[in-house]
Amino acid sequence: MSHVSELRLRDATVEAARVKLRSGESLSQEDGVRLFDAPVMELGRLAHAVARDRHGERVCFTVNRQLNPTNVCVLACKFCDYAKNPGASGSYTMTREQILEHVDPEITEIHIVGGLHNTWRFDDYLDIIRWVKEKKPSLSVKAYTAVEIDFFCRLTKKPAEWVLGELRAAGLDALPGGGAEVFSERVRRELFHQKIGAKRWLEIHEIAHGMGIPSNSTLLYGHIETRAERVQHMIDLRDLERRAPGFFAFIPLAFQPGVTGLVRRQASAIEDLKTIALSRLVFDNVPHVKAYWIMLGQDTAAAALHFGATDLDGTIGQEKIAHAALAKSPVGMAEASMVQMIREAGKLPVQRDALYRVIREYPRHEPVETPARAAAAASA
Ligand code: V47
Ligand code: SF4
Repeated sequence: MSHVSELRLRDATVEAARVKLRSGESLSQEDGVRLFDAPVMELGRLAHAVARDRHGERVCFTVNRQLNPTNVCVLACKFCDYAKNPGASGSYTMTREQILEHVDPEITEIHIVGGLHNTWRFDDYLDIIRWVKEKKPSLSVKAYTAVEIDFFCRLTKKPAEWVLGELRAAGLDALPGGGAEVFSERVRRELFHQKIGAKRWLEIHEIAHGMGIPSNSTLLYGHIETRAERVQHMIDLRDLERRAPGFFAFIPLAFQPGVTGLVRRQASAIEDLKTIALSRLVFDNVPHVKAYWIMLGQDTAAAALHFGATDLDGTIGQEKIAHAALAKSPVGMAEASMVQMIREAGKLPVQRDALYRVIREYPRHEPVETPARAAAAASA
């Protein structure tokens, strides 16, 4: 018997969603919008049951580093506190040495994302992958969003297939999910009119999946978008995963208002948890929903493990994008703290790489060190 089959719910809207999902039917946009108004704990129970049917009690994370090689960007999205125009104060471009400092010996994944630099050529972006791979060949490289891929197409005047082929030859393993924002033309015109929209983002990920390059997907929520637009975004991704499977994870990114002036404060923890649960219920064919603790904060991310999330990203190191927008979370987390956070939520920690291959499974509890065990280990 599955957890979804066994679940007994009190709320009629959530129960109707459970019946649909149990019979293999996907939720519609109307279902999703209605569910946002349902009792949050009931939503969480259903999303948690769906997650447990897929992954049991396992929650994965990576020991990774985020590398943001430059914040110089030729665009100026209204929600972005990270990017600086060329020559502006506070702009930076890392040297090869600074980039290589990010390749710590213990990491297994590097996540590379940055601005659309005004003077860099495609080769400069390829070099970054080549350098990190040269320093640590076993490293999985998750690099460059669809926005950057489209920029490389324009720089080289070549199609996305060619650009992705060159990146793969340099050592790229997977694409991150950034740059999707919200698949709503209304929001795009208002907040990021210079940047690619839904059609091109989805096209690039479809091409990558077709070439065997897996990827992630994101949603930026908590600014001017509506709940209906959030749900439609999840449905568009679900449709792409049906046509061209290849997503590992969906990451709802909680907008950090910083000094953008777009909204006064970040979405509430309740809204975060509802969005995580809805992601699990609506985007029903994505393997993992990721609770990105850098933007959610550690407490909400831990709670999200009972609302459908089964992935915590990773230890991350020096994150810059959310912290430029004044995120309050620490800039990185130690592996031991991540394991403890998962255990405290009653879950089983699993360390993975960027391709979701298992590196290490941790027991539910740390074995207690007794004098007899220590003596036995010493004499072994
Ligand atoms: O595309 C920019 C977003 C994204 C803000 O694939 C902001 O595993 C919140 O995509 N508040 C980049 N978000 C980060 C990203 C990501 C993060 C973690 C894991 C993965 C993955 C991908 O950050 C951008 C944009 O949507 N962003 N500014 C802000 N103030
Ligand atoms: Fe540039 Fe990306 Fe920031 Fe937009 S969100 S300004 S493309 S770095």
